[in-house]
Amino acid sequence: MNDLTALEERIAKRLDSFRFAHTLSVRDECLQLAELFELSERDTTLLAEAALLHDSTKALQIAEQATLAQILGIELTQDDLDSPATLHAITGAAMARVDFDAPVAVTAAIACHTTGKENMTLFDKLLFLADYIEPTRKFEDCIRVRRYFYEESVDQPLEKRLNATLLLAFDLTIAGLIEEGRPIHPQTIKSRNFLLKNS
Ligand code: DGI
Ligand code: FE
Ligand code: FE
Repeated sequence: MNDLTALEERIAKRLDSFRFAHTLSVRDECLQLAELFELSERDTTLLAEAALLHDSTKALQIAEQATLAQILGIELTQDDLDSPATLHAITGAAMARVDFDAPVAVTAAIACHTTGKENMTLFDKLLFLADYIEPTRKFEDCIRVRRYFYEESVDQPLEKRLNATLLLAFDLTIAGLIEEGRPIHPQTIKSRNFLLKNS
């Protein structure tokens, strides 16, 4: 497990100030969610580690992402390449493993932080949600999902509330991509359908 202060310093060197501020805000949101979901101290630290590492390759261009993936031995699919905004999750997960020796729980959560996946763990879901609703996000969809989670859904049991919030997030992401004429990664659709069926 990485020491969080040392990790924060290392990650600061890789990100511009905007992305670093977002990263710290995801970390803080994760800590708040960890408390709400009563995570153990160890899982809380791991979730903060995942937050600090989740966007570490976000600044790279598509060609650089592809090269990095090749160096790290990851095969990108055509679907990945068609949705380039999703590549940093795949390369970020590999980077967390190779450069930061992160454990599987951390790399797995980073790998699905953009598209989600079927049958996400609580750990995966908390990183995904924190990334979507951290308070520096001003995008309308983010504000709506934050309001749903912290205000409109509070009467529901916690797990149900989390799943319903994620479903809303996927719905809004998919609708936004359609509106902008961008491709939807099949993984995003699978994540949405899985939540629809299982919550
Ligand atoms: O990296 P962040 O900006 O913090 O957040 P993120 O990793 O959730 O990435 C958000 C971006 O990814 C946003 O531009 C929408 C895009 N995205 C999410 N799902 C898909 C997608 N883009 C495509 N083309 N297809 C998807 O399924
Ligand atoms: Fe991201
Ligand atoms: Fe992010």
